Amino acid sequence: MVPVITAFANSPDRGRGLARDMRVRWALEEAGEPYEVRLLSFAEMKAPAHLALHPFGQIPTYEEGDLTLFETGAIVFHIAERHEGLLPKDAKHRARAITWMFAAVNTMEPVIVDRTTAVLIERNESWYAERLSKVEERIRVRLRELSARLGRADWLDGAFSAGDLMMVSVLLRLGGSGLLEECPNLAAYVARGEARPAYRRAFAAQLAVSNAAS
Ligand code: GTB
Repeated sequence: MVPVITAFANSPDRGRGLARDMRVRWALEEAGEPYEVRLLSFAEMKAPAHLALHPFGQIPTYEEGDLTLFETGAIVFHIAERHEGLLPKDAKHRARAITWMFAAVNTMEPVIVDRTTAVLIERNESWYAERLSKVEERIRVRLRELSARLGRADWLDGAFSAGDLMMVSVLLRLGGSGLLEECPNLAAYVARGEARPAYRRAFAAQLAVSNAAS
């Protein structure tokens, strides 16, 4: 059964691969699974048909027969469960890969999204510069900690896993901020993720949507 995911018909990032369908596409490409994409306008995302799939009216969703999922962590986990290249068979190694998935969405992503919120929504506030500086300091703390753990390794725990897929996806949102470059091993880590053929295929697919829309 070919799964169907949802994505922006007109992504605000104009194909830079920052919307969260990108990590699901990447996981499907790593797994070598074909998939279909249903593109949604903002109005369609908030309409009852989509709200029945996603209670918060967001993208992406994942439909496979009578199974519907939302939340990219859960979707990528579901895909990864069937693909040893994303979640190792060895129970302890697998548990650690899952831990990194949670670390990406639960520890790294909130502070990084906080910065996006400041930049996009709070830019004209009188307290913007002070807030941005505080948010960026919190990001720096997390990046230094992650950098120390990664050290000279290519991936967070041995071979590439869904933990790396989620972590790289989250860190990519720092592009253009200069923050990632303060930790050269993390910048190289993200570049390694982007260089993976599966990432390139997923990126090209979402870019094609933006190019067709413009
Ligand atoms: N926790 C959920 C998950 O991981 O699946 C979060 C899903 C989510 O935030 N989806 C966003 C959405 O649907 C799109 S990805 N937003 C519409 C809404 O909430 O009404 C977030 C996103 C959007 C745009 C950019 N960009 O332009 O750079 C980057 C990321």
